[in-house]
Amino acid sequence: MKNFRHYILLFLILPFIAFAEDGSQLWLRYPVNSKPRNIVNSNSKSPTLEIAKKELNNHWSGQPIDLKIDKFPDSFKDGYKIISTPKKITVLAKTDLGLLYGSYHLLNLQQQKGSFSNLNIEEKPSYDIRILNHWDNLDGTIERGYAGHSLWKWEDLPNKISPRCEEYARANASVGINATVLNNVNASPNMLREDYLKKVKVLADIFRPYGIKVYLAVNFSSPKVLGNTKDSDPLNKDVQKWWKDKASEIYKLIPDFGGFLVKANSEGEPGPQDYGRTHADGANMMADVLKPYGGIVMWRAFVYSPSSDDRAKQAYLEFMPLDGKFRDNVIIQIKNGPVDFQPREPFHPLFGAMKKTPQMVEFQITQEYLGHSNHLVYLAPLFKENLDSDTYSDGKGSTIAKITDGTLRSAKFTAISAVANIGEDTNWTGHHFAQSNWFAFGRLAWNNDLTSEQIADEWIKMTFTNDDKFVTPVKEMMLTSRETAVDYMMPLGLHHIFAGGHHYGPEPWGDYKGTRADWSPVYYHRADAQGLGFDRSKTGSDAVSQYFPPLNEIYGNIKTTPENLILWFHHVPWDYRMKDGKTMWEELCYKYDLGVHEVRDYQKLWNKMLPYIDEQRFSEVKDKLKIQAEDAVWWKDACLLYFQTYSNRPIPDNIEKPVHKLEDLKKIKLPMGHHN
Ligand code: GCV
Repeated sequence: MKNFRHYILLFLILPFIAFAEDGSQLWLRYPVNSKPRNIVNSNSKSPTLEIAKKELNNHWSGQPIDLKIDKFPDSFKDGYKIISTPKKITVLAKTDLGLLYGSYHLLNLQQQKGSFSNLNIEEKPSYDIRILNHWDNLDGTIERGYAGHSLWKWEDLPNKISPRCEEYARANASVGINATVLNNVNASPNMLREDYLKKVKVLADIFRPYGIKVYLAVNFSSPKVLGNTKDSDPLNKDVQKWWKDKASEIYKLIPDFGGFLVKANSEGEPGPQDYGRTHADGANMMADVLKPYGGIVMWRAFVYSPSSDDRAKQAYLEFMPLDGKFRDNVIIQIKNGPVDFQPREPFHPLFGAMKKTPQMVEFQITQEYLGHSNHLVYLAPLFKENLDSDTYSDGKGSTIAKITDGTLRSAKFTAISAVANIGEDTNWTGHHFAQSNWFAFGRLAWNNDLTSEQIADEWIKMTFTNDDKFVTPVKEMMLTSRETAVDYMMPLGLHHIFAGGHHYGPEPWGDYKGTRADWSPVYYHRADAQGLGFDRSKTGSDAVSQYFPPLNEIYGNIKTTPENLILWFHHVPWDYRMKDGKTMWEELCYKYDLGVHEVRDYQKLWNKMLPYIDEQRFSEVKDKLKIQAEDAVWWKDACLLYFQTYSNRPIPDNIEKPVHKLEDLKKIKLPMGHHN
């Protein structure tokens, strides 16, 4: 009878074992020891260390491990050393968090089938603050989120806690992410209400042992809305007092609270300019109330104005005059490019230009402009392209990486951020491959010297398999996927020709008269009978002059502008000769066509991968690739047929002919709403 019951039980749980590869484990598919071991020794004790011990005892199959706190200089931060002999491994660090990071390093190596007998590793983070920005609203929706609702169930908190909150913290710690902004930068004032702060405290308590600090996005009008002050003028004493009291209330609940992220005077959000004050006045007022507790302000530079002749210039114009005017616990958070997370942008000209003000990059992991959670686009190459860009601000070699990580200019603290793609979906990110972008951001925030290839290699091995027959082709697919998306969406420096609102498909004909011109695709591509592209040279908006020499000259001259940005900086004649001898029009046709073919190649490649991985993830990725291939054709047809109405030139014969009709494509209205 007893045996019979066992069989029944086995029968019941078998399907779950067979289908366990649903992506919920992310890259943390560590083997589970049949019995937890007792192989860890340590000279330290804390909740963080308990996690390290638990992870190793449960998942480590190799030699015993010593987790040892040792003396290191302050600059070592949460770094670690790993030294091993065939008999023993020693992890050394300055902090318990360093020991936890070292433990994850070992587990990650085990997952990649590394050898452990002769390790001599030293790691320390490139940035102090490695932070995710969640654009999660209090009602559970996520702005630009494509993986379901928010993980934070505000209505359940503080009493009921989803187990995924801890899993989230663990996943982040495993790649070195140590901070999170819980809520949308389009922030509700309610976030700072007492009842919500108590909920935030619960999350902060769960995250703390994993080394993750909580930050909040705040609404500049909070004092007026919540505190009934006359206004929210940063120079109003009542307003200052309100923030001071609020800071004290927050730190009583969360003693290690990180600070505020602020979107002010941008896209209709309130800010200091409402009262004739500057960004510096606003940021400093908040910085002053956080200072006694060690908190910081991340003040966003994402501003643009409907009256500007070129949206790409606005942030520079508003922020440069304020250089040196910010408190030392303020950092300016700048999107990688001057417009808005486009498939390709040049780097933002503010990087390096504000010489007396700390700066941090904001990347976007969620694929607002890259096919949401339908398209396979590995973003490490985009992140790296930005970090490796030479701004020439302090002479040759002034890369964004070096400016922001403190190498070039000494900094009190350094930071890097990215908008998260995480939601309630079983696989966290909607697309299985979108997990790699969360992973890649964490790895680059930890070590901005890593290559896209190294990161992809690690991620594939941990997430899928070590089999070379899978790793090599899939890595190649990932590494080319961002350029492929550029090819079928916006090659040659085209940008923001998305359908308004949801930003999913193409709408190059979009001319939203009556709303803001700078939300219309036609504003960005400027197609006419002569040519295509936004003239930002001296004869146009002169945005090029915001770059340091020699870049202002290079970008200012159509002959020297890199061709992958040529339509960003110039209005290029249709018959302009490109470097390969094609005309610009032909090149455009060729690029769109190439993008379509590249996605089809990914489909063929993926079709051969079933022998190496589980059925569920195989078929889910396959289905998404099908959507991506169809979307690529949609993009190609929409853009080529529409631009052809200006170029009046034939689509070259060796390029696949459009399968759609322009008038049909113009009718497509996807039921996904959003303001811009
Ligand atoms: C959070 C873009 C997005 C908005 C986003 C904004 C920002 O405009 O479309 O959804 O708002 O950037 O980064 O503040």
